Amino acid sequence: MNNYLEFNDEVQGAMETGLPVVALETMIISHGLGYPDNLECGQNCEKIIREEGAVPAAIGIVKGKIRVGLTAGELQYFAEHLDIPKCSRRDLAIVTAQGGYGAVTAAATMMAAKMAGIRFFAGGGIGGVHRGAQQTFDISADLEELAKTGVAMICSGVTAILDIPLTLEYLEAAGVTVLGFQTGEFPAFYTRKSGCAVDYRVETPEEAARIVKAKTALGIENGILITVPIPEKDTLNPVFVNDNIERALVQADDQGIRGKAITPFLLAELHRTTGGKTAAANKALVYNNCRTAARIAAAYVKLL
Ligand code: PSU
Ligand code: MN
Repeated sequence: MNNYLEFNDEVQGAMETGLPVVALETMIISHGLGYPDNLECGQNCEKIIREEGAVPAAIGIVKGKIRVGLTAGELQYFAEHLDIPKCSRRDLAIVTAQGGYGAVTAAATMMAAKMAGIRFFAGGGIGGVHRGAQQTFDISADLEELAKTGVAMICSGVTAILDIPLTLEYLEAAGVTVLGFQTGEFPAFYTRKSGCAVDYRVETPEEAARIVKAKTALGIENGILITVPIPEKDTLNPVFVNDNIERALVQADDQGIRGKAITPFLLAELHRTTGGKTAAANKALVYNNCRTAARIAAAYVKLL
C-alpha cells in the first residue's frame, strides 16, 4: 500500500469485510455547484449510497494524502473552500508532494479508486472531447484514464458543452465499453438523449454487475462507462440548454478561457445564466447515479 493513500475507518472496514463501496469525486464539490448546494449534494450522495446498503468513499487530497472516504468535517472543508485546486492525473504527484489539498476530477478519482481497490465510482458526468477540439486539441484526461484504469464509472454521459459524437469515437478507439442503463441512447447530462447509440443496453443492476465481473475475469484492464439518463421529471429543455451553452462558449472565447479552467467556467456560466436550473438538474442526476451505482456495486458483491 502506498504511503500517500489513507482510508477513513468506515471505508477501511467495508473493504476488509467485502461490503460494496462506491467512490465519489470532489471536483463537483469544490468546482461544480457552489456553496451550500455543494455540501447538500455531497451529503445526500452519501446518504443515498448508504440507503442502498453500500458504503460511500468521497475522495480528495487532504494535506498531501489521498483520502479515501472523507470525514463529515473534511467534506464540509471541501464545500467551503472553492479555491481548492482542480487535481487531475498530471497534478496528483505535485499536490501530494507539496502536502496540499486537491479536488479530484473523474480521472484522478478513478486512479485513487484503483489504488484503493474500489471498483465502482459514481459521478455526474465525465470530461470528453471539446467542441472545436480539431483546432484546440482539448480532450479531457478522463477519456485516457478510462482507456487504462479498470474502474466502472456510473454517470450521465457528458455535458453537451462537449462534442458528444467525437467523445464516443474516442471511447470506441480506446476500447472502452459504454453501457446504457435502461437506455439505448448515450445520455447528454441535462437531457436524456444525444442522438448517439451506446454499445449495449442493460436493464438491471445485476446485468451491469455481470458484465463488470466478466470484464474483470477476462483481464480486460480498461474502464467501463455505465451511463444513466437524468430522471424524466428533472430534464431540462434541450433547446434552452443549447442556447445557454452557445452563449457560455462565446463568453469563454471572449475572455480567453482555456485549458483546465474551461470546464469549470462553462458549468458556472450555465448555472448563472439558467438561474440555477442546470445546478438543480446536476444534483438530481447525481443522486440518481449514486443510487444506481450502489445497486450495481451491491449486485457485484453477490456474484463473488
Ligand atoms: N462535467 C460536469 N461536471 C463536472 C465535471 C465535468 O458536468 O463537475 C468535472 C469532472 O470532475 C470531470 C472534470 O472529471 O470536470 C473534467 O475536466 P476537464 O474537462 O478539464 O478534463
Ligand atoms: Mn481540457
